[in-house]
Amino acid sequence: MKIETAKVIVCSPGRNFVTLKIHTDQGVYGIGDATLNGREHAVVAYLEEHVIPCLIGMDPRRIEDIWQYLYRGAYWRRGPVTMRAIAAVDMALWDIKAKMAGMPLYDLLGGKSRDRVMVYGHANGSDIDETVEAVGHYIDMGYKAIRAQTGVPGIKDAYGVGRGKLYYEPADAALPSVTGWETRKALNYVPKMFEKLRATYGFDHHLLHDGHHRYTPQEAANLGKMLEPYQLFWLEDCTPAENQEAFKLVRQHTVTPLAVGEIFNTIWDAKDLIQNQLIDYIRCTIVGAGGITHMRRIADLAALYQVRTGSHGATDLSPVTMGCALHFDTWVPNFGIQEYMRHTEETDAVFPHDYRFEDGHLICGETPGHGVDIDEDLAAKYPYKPAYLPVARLEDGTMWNW
Ligand code: KDG
Ligand code: MG
Repeated sequence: MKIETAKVIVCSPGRNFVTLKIHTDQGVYGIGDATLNGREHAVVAYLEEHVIPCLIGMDPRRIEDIWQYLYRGAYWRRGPVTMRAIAAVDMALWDIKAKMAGMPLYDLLGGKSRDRVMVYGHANGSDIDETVEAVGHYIDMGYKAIRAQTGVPGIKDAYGVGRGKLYYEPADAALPSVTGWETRKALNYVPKMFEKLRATYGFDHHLLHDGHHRYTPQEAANLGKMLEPYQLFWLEDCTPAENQEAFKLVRQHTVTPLAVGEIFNTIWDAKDLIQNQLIDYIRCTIVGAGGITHMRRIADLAALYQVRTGSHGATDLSPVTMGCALHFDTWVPNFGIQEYMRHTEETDAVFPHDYRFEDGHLICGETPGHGVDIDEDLAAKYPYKPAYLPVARLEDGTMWNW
């Protein structure tokens, strides 16, 4: 069996997506996601110029060997561009293998560990009252777990506050828009939101919060401590994690569960955090961390230390990643939760899929493969539109982490 052709499809049905389609000489094809928000064409070039020429003629059944070829064989390892390209190939090859086996992907991975996958949605508002109302809508829709973000008085466009309600997409301008940040103001405001949320809705639902890399370790420890009475499911990306040791200080001072990993690319980014039990949830996902083959290694390492998965699932990960993630979540023994930011109707139409939302959970389908396809004719009607994520500056103009 041979890989005959492979092509990259770029489309923008509401937002930009990069998709890889691999055809075999046996008529079976597979689909992979290679979307890197705001840097899409870097991955397109990497795939078209440096990966696809090597793939032609290879045996698509040798998923592990092809992964090692693309990772070790490049000599230059890791990084968001390389690992997304590898992830796209890996997803497409698992799709092909599962289709050939006539099995839904979760079966090929080892079978179901659960019937459905708990997801969390994003509730947000321009102030506490609006966010409290938005959380109520999510509860009404059946969600068991809800991430709550609020605008903060005096901060221009605080992270996580969308314009639309269900379809929040932060990459919104042809050049990066400039947003603001002031930690003091956020530290004064965010705990009050959780106080009101618990006073309004009680403690039956899981509540989550994303610090989006804004706090220093000391500030993050302070926030985690202030949030303890509200029993969060997790506090995410409370401080940048390039220095994995930074989490020691946070961990020493708070029992609020910690989650990190959406910008990690490999097991090496997470190794010390996991082995030192500095986090509770590892949030890498299939497209960001080298595909199913590598995510399996991360999850297995995490399982040794009672760290559970919490796969990133923002709108910039296409339905192809969501499909793969849901099969992975259905199999992985140490599953925690799955993020679910809904795609637009246009996106869902371009990527027909068989997963569905029910009672606060996503359920993956039974179609052989990962269950997500691409309608190429429809995709062609949505050409690429440059869109960057915003940047953030402090009040005095200092560049900060968005
Ligand atoms: O493209 C950036 C988004 O994926 C990110 O801002 C979303 O932090 C995020 C989350 O937790 O979904
Ligand atoms: Mg996040």
